[in-house]
Amino acid sequence: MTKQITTLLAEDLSAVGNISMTEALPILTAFGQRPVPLPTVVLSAQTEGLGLPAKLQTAQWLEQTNQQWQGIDDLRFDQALIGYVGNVAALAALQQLLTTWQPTEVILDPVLGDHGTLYPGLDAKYVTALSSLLELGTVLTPNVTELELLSGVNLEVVDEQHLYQAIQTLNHKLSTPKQIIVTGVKRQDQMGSFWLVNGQLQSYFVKYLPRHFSGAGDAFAAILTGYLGRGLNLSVAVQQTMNTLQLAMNATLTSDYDSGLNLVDVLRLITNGENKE
Ligand code: PXL
Repeated sequence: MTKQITTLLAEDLSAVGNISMTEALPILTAFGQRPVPLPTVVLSAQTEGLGLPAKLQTAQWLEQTNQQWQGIDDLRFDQALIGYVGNVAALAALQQLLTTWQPTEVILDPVLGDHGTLYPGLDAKYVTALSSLLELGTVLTPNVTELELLSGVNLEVVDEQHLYQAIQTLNHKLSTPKQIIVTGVKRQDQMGSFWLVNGQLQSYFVKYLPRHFSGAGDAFAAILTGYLGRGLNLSVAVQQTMNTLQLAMNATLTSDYDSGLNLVDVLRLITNGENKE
């Protein structure tokens, strides 16, 4: 019998937008995983550029879920993927869930903003609450804006020295060391990620595509969760994730997607990898 990785998946379920949980569910399933979806909020549309979405808060339901699960025999989680949460009450409920279930690996994407600004509806109180949830992550995937907000290090100049300083500062703020991968670092006609291995800064770049892809960070975290679940070491997993994400971005460029990514090629690639094992 093959062991199927069970992954607690907590992020928004947004009807229109094709991002976040609507990306992560097929991605994790294609990796052969069993995702257990916990919507942190239900939205009629993602919050960027589509007007003010209708919201269903789920914090109370998350608390009840934590209680009910305690009566399910043999329920356990190998991994967790935590993305956009969107409200402080749901962050508190998630903190409870993670503390109760203690997944072995927690990929936490601290979704706060991009291009120097917070996403609509998020504020300083939310940033503080999310900062304390970081303690429960093992792998963190901030973009440059999120790293700046969480570390307090000014990243107006995004060079290796400042990135190194921001990663180290964030790590020192936390009580246990994390693997921090900074995404979306632009350099000439390339887009890259940075992370540390034995205290040394590593990076990997792919071709920059001149378009804003909403949901790219969400897909990055989901694909990374899949590769880490397959046992790849962090550096290889990050590089494969970026190559795979590039495939989705290329497909999206030639599709009529104005939000989210076209994942068809990516799902095929991931599923084939699963078959070959
Ligand atoms: O892609 C980040 C993200 C996730 N979830 C929701 C969002 C956004 C970005 O705007 O609105 C609901």
